[in-house]
Amino acid sequence: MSRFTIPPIASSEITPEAVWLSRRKWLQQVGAGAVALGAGGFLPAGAAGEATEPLPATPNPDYWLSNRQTSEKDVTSYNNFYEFGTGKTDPLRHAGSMQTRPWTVTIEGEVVKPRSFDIDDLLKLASIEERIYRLRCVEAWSMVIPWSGYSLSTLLKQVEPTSKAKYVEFVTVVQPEAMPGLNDRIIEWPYVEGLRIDEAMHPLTMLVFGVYGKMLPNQNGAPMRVAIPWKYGFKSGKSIVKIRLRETMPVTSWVGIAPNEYGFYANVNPTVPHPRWSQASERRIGDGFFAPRVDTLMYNGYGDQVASLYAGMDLAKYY
Ligand SMILES: Nc1nc2c(c(=O)[nH]1)N[C@H]1C(S)=C(S)[C@@H](COP(=O)(O)O)O[C@H]1N2
Ligand SMILES: [Mo]
Repeated sequence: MSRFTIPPIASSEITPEAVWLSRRKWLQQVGAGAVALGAGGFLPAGAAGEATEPLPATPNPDYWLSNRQTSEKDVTSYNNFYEFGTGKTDPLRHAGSMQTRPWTVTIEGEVVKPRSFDIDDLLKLASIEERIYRLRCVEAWSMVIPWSGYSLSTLLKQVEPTSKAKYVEFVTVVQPEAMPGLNDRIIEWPYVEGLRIDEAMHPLTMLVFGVYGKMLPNQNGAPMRVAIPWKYGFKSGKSIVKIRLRETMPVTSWVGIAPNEYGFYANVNPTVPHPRWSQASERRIGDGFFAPRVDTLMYNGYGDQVASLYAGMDLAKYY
């Protein structure tokens, strides 16, 4: 059972992830969202949009998309990072005070060689490549983003998962001083996400350090996040501090809040609607609020690469 009461809101498509919010807060967010969409990147006064250092990356032609990229401004000013608040511009507004150095990533659990890595060593572990990935949020908006990093499998191979490592859990950072959103107690912090081991080892699953040829801005998950482009955006945890290999499936944050609405797999699937809204189409951020919606693709367009991972599974049951 969900720990949160879900209010009977009809036009939930605008802020579906905010169902548990009080009605007042919900209305505030709808207002803010509408402004952001209309203006194509509404920057609040005093927004901390500091430019980050360059991060040289070699384009990888295996992960190239011909789609028009979402503007850097939209990618860095319209997103979700609930630790900083539930509004789409809250991450940009508040994430500037998050401390990203020193930063240690600990890998533990079902591995032969558990250890901690300094973030600057992780940056040197493999050559940094640029990959253009689609992002499809469960809220039915989408972006096309050039991330910089390398496959997560490169890191996992270093610690040698044991035969009992069936799942990978990502634990993200908690910095009470810097994160006003923690007071909301929407989520039992830290934000936790997870993958099955074969999903985590898939070459598409990317460890990300940069975007648009620069180090990640805080609001996009500095200093290190993952990007899993065939799954809804919430699967891609930001600002990761711990990677735990496990024998059992972790209870991930959104599954813990509303398991009837958010599944562990969360593969992009236009044929399986969210209980309260359709997933059949999406709005491309930057196209303007009145632009025609585009059809959502099975596995967000990555079916050739990943469909075999789910052969024989009932995708309506394992959503
Ligand atoms: N730690 C943390 N990671 C998170 C979230 C969050 O609230 N906290 N939101 C998720 C959601 S819902 C989305 S759509 C993406 C959006 O961020 P991006 O545009 O930088 O990918 O981050 C995901 N990762
Ligand atoms: Mo999302």
